[in-house]
Amino acid sequence: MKITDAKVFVGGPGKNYVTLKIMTDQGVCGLGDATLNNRETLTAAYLQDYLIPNLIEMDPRNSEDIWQFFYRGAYFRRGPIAMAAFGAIDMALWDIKGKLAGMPLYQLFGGKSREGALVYAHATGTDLEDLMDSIEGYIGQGYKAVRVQCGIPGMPSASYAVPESKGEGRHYITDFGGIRPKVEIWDTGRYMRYMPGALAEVRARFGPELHILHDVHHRLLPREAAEFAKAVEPVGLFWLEDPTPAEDQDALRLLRQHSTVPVAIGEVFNSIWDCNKLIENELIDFIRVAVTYAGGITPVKRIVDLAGLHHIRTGFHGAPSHSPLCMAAQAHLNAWAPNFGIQEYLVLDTSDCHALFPSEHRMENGMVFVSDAPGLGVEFDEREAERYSYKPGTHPVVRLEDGTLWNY
Ligand code: CS2
Ligand code: MG
Repeated sequence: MKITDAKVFVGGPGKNYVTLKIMTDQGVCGLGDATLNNRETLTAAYLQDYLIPNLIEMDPRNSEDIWQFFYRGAYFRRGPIAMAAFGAIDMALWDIKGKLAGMPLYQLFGGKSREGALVYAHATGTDLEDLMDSIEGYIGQGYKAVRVQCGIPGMPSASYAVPESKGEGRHYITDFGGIRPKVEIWDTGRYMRYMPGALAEVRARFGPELHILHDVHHRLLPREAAEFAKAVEPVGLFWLEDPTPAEDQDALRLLRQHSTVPVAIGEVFNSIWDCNKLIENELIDFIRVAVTYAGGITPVKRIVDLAGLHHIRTGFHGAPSHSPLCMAAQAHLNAWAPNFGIQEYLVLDTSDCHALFPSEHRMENGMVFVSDAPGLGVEFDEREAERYSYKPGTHPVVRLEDGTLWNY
C-alpha cells in the first residue's frame, strides 16, 4: 500500500483551519489537522515543501515509523510548527488505519471506557454580573462544567478572554484585523486582590455541584501562584489552569507545597519532554496537551499513559484553536483513556463548521458522544472549503503598566 498524494487546505468559518488530506493507491484517504493558531501558513508550508514530497510512496500503515522518520529526520527537535505538521500526518494515518480496519479509532486504542465524555464551556463576562449570566446560559444548555473569566475592576484594559462589551457571549481570541497585535495591559496586584472573591461569589451563587474552572494564562510568578492557589482553595475549583509560565517545569513546586488546588497545564506543550518532570513529580492533576500541537495521536497516547501511572487525568485543549479533526482525535482518546478527566469544547457545534467537516460526533447535555464511523469519523467537504481562504489574524500581546512585556 502506498501514499500517492496529499493536499493542504487553509481556511474555514471564522478560523484558518489547516487541513491535510492524504490519498492512497487503494482509494482510502485520511484527514489531519495542522492548525497552529495565528501562524497557520507556516505549518501549511512545512507540509507542502518538505513533508508531503517525502510521504509519497511511503506505506501509510507504518504510522509509527513515519512519525519517527519525520521527528528524528528533522534533526532540530520539537517546536510547535514542526509538531503540528507531524500531528496532522499522524492523525491522517490513524484515520486511514481505522478505515482499513472498518473500526472507529477508539476501538483500536482498546475500546470505550465510558459512553459520554464530560466537557466544559467558556463562560465570560465584562464584569461579575455579566459572567453570572453567561454561566446561567451554559447551565441552561446542560453544561455541568464551565471555565469562568471576568473583567477586573480598575484593570487598565480587558483581561484574557474577557469580551469588550456586555452580553457578547462567546469570546474569540483571534483578531482578524491583520497581523499586528493589540496590546492589553495587565496588573497582577488587581487580579490577585479581586479574583479569589469573584470565584467565591460564583460558587455561592451556583452551589456545590457545578464544576468551576479558571485559567490564569501563565501570568503569575511561582510565589504569586502559590498565594493565589491558597486564596482560591475554599472555592473548590475543578482546576486552576496555567498558573505559572509553562516553560519552567519546576515552577509549580511552591504552589504544590502550599495548596491542594487541582492544577492543569499543557496547552502550549509540544512533546512529552515538556511535561515528563511535571508528571513524574506529580506536580499537576490534569495534562492539557492537544493532539495537533503535541505531534499527533502516537505521541499523545504515550503522554496519556505516562500521566495515568501518576494519577494524572486528561483535560485536552479544545479552544477554537483546533479544527473538528483534532477534536475528533481527542474524542476517540477521551472515549478510551482510563485516566480521562474532562474535555474543553468550543468547536464542533457551529453549522458552517459542520458543513465543512460533517460528522456524527455529537454534544448533548455537556457531554461529547464519539462517532462510531471508521477512523476519525469526520469528512471534509472540499466544495464547501472553496468558500474560505486564509485571513491574517493575531492574539493580543500583554504589557504591564510601565510597558514591560508580559505573558499573554
Ligand atoms: C486558552 C486558549 O482554551 C484555553 O484554555 O488558554 O484559548 C488560548 O488562549 C488559545 O488557544 C491561544 O491561541
Ligand atoms: Mg488555557
